[in-house]
This record gives sequence, structure tokens and C-alpha cells, in this order.
Amino acid sequence: MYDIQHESKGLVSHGVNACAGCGLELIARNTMEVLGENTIVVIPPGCGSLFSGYGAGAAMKLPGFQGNLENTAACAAGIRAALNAKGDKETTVLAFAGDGGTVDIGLQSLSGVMERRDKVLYICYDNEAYMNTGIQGSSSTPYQASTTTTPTGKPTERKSLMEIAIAHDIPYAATASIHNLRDFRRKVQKAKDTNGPSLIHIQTPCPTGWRYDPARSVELARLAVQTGAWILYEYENGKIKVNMKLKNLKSIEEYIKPQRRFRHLSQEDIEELQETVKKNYQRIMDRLEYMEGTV
Ligand SMILES: Cc1ncc(C[n+]2csc(CCOP(=O)(O)OP(=O)(O)O)c2C)c(N)n1
Ligand code: SF4
Ligand SMILES: [Mg+2]
Repeated sequence: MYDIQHESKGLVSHGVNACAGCGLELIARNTMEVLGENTIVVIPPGCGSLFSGYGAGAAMKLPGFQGNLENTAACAAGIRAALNAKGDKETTVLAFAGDGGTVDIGLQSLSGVMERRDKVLYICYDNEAYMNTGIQGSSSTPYQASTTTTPTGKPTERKSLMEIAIAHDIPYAATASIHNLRDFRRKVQKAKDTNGPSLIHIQTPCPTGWRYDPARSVELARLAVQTGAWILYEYENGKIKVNMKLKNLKSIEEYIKPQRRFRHLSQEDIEELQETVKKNYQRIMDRLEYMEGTV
């Protein structure tokens, strides 16, 4: 029988059964490549568990554990405590969860890790809905996106995971995008080297849930940043750094037109969405500048 494990060069096997064009696959491969073999992974239910696998079908060559959506961070903290008790400070403990498992269902246990200062690296891959169970809206689904639970568009804006992390004043937090994998890998390395909790929030284009041509995942990730719909910044030891400050935002239409989750919007709705994105971008920039002490 064909054995994918032997064909694989990296820590994630080829032939993973994610959908074609899935942004998550790029994230999983790059994360594991940076972290290396001395890593223990906690992945809750969701599309991420396509990588930790089912029974003998695991696609990662790393020890791992699948807990519940509620307790990813708590499981990771427990593994960290056990390693510490054995005197092992070197092994990386990675919690790798979706937006639903992070900003909704697992937020309480994540808050606990951040407050206790557990040395856990937490990556939230954000495909902006509960994708694995049929595209239900999460509190990270963007304003106006259609999901099976918000068929006429989500009426509220998304939660800001970064600002929640900043409120806990953890040593390192960053947003990232698959359109700049070098930047993402640098941030993963930084998070790994952090002595305490670290968090990376990476937008994860999902052709199935966002309903676009699977060839366009990286292009859409780039457009999200260029339109201000996704902002790249870091928070390190109390200081903010914006990785890409934009003089002019591209029109939001360029980003939403290829995605059928936004096709219900009228021209008037699009104009309103444009204003909302601009306002939110400015709000975050003002807050960052205030924290940087430049205003
Ligand atoms: C408490 C709880 N509620 C619901 C489920 C069912 N469930 C399994 S995976 C999943 C989707 C998780 O969404 P997200 O964390 O965003 O990951 P994604 O599927 O988008 O990768 C849900 C709702 C569950 N396992 N536990
Ligand atoms: S539903 Fe989306 S995130 Fe899940 S495997 Fe498919 S493309 Fe990837
Ligand atoms: Mg999700």
C-alpha cells in the first residue's frame, strides 16, 4: 500500500484531505516546519483536526492530543506543567485552534493561560466561521458575511482577538497572513522563543466557506490586508508595531467581489461596508498610535 508518511519530507504528510486551495494547509505546514520535531500539538475538533487526523490516519509526525473545543488552552497548559515538572523547558507546546474554538468556545481557557503566564504558543487559524460543521457564523465572522446561521449577512462586527490578548498584556501577540509566509514564519519563531504565553492570529482563506475559486486563496489574503479588512501588527513586551501601514486602502469591492459569501450585498450595502472597514481600520490605527505614545 502507498505510504504517505514515507513520501513526506516535512512534519506534515502530503495528501492531507483538506479542500483544494485551503489556506489552513499552508499554515499547518509552515508552522510545523518552523517549530520542528520537539513539539507537542493540541488541536481541537475543526478543520485543523484534518491534520492531527483520526486514529491511524494522523497526518502529522508529531505527538498530539485532540481535546474539546472548550479546553485547547487548558490542555496545552497541563502538558506544559507536566513538562516543567520533568525539567523540560525546551519542548514547544502548541495549541492550534480555529476561530470558533478560540474566540467563542475556548476563550475562557485561553484567558486562563494568558493570565497565568503559561509558556504555551497559541495559534488561532481564523477561517471566519465554524467551517468543519457546515459554515456556521462565529464571533470572528466579518460584518455582512453570509454563513448558514447568518444567511442575509452577519449583522455585527467581529471580536478583536488581538485586543483581548493585549488586554492580558501577554509578552508576544501578532496577526499574520498567508500572503506573507516569511513574515508568518518569523512570527512563529518569535512566539516559540517567548518565555510565557504567545499568540498568533492568522487569517485563513477558506474557498469552501467563503465560496471563491480555490486558486485565489493567497490573492484574497493579500487583498484583505491591502483593503484594511485584515491588519498586520505585533504586540511585544508592551509595545505595538504595525507591520504594514497603508497610505491608501484599496476598495473593499476588490476583496469581496470574488467571494460569494458577500454576493447578497447591494451597491448601497457595499458602500456602507466600505465605510465600516475604513472606520475600523482607523480605530485600530488610532489605538495603536495611542499605545505607541505617538498621539
Ligand atoms: C462544545 C462544542 N460545540 C460544538 C461542537 C461541534 N463542532 C466540532 S468542530 C466545530 C467547528 C469548529 O469551528 P472552528 O473552531 O472555527 O474551526 P473550523 O472548523 O472552522 O476549522 C464544531 C462546532 C463541539 N465539538 N464542541
Ligand atoms: S472547509 Fe475551509 S478551512 Fe476547512 S478544509 Fe475546507 S477550505 Fe480548509
Ligand atoms: Mg473556523
